[in-house]
Amino acid sequence: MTRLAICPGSFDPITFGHLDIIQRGAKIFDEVIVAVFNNQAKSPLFSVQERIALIKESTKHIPNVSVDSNDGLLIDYAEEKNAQVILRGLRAVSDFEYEMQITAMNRKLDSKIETLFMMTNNQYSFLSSSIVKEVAKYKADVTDLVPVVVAEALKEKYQSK
Ligand code: COD
Repeated sequence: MTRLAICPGSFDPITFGHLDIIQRGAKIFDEVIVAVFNNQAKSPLFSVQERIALIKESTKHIPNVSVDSNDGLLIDYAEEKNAQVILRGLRAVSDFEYEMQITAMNRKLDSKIETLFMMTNNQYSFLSSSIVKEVAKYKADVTDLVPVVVAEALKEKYQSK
């Protein structure tokens, strides 16, 4: 049986924190699908197509990782793909409550799929897409926070704004 994990998120845009979870997940699972979903609570800077392109470019060196998007329920998508696991990252206690809520709701909707959490790498524990966008907006250097292709895309976005 192929062990398949879905790594869902907004990825607006992908950071080294996300990439670290994806890379570590790819060592454990046969296949990892990075799936871009819309989070109702966030208004994205990048379109879904832009986010997909940035993730593809940033993960092209990992052979068992593919990238997709979906605008339905995560749990329906995971079932459709026959995934056994939803893989999420955890940074701080502040993530915990939110992740608990999502996991509990997903379990209520479908009890077969497990959610697994990976602790962030210490190096990236402070890192989020929001904080990257905040500093990039003021033209700060973000090349040690995100892949080069993302740093360039951020530069372009904020130049055109
Ligand atoms: N280190 C480690 N992990 C990190 C880091 C970091 N520095 N930064 C982010 N992460 C992890 C996050 O904890 C998360 O696990 C993942 O990376 C993605 O993060 P985000 O912020 O891009 O994604 P979210 O939290 O906005 O994703 C939420 C979903 C889009 C998955 C959620 O809204 C969803 O499932 N939407 C689909 C509709 C649905 O099914 N809703 C019902 C859920 S109750």
